[in-house]
Amino acid sequence: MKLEIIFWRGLAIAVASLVAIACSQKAQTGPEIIVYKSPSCSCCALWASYLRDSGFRVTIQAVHDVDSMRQQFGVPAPLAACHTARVGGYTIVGHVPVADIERLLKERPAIAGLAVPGMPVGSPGMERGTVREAYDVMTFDEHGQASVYQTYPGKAARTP
Ligand SMILES: [Cu+2]
Repeated sequence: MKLEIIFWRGLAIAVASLVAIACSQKAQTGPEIIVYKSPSCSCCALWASYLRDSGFRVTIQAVHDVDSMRQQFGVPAPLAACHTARVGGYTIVGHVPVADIERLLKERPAIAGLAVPGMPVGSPGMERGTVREAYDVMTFDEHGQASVYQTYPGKAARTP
C-alpha cells in the first residue's frame, strides 16, 4: 500500500517535471547565448536564468580562468565583471539587462560588446529587494575604447 503511494507520487513528479521542461524549452526561441562562468558563481547563474526566462537559448560553459577568458575576448580590464557571454558576434560582460542586449542585436553597432562593470546591486541577477545602485551599461570596441550605452538611475529601498 505504502509502496504504491510512493510509486504514484514519483510518477506524478516525473510527469510534472517533463511538462515543465517541455514548456520551458518551447518558450526559448530567442537568440543563442553562451555564458562563460566559474562553476561557483551563483550571481552568474542567476543572470543566466534571467536570460532564459526572457527567451534566450542559454548554454553555460564552465571556465576556471575567467580572466584569460576576458582577455581572449578583448574586454578592457576596467570593465571586468563576473561572467562573460557571447551572443550574435558580440561579447557581453557582467549583469547586462536584456533590453540592452536586444537593442544591440537589433541595431548591430560597430562595437565589440557591452559591459556592466563590477556587480552593481539591483542589476539583473544582483537583486537585493527594491534597492538599486546607479549603474551604466558600457560599450567597448576592439581598441579598448569605452562609452556609455545606457544609464540606470539608483533606487532607494521602499520604506514600509
Ligand atoms: Cu555577478
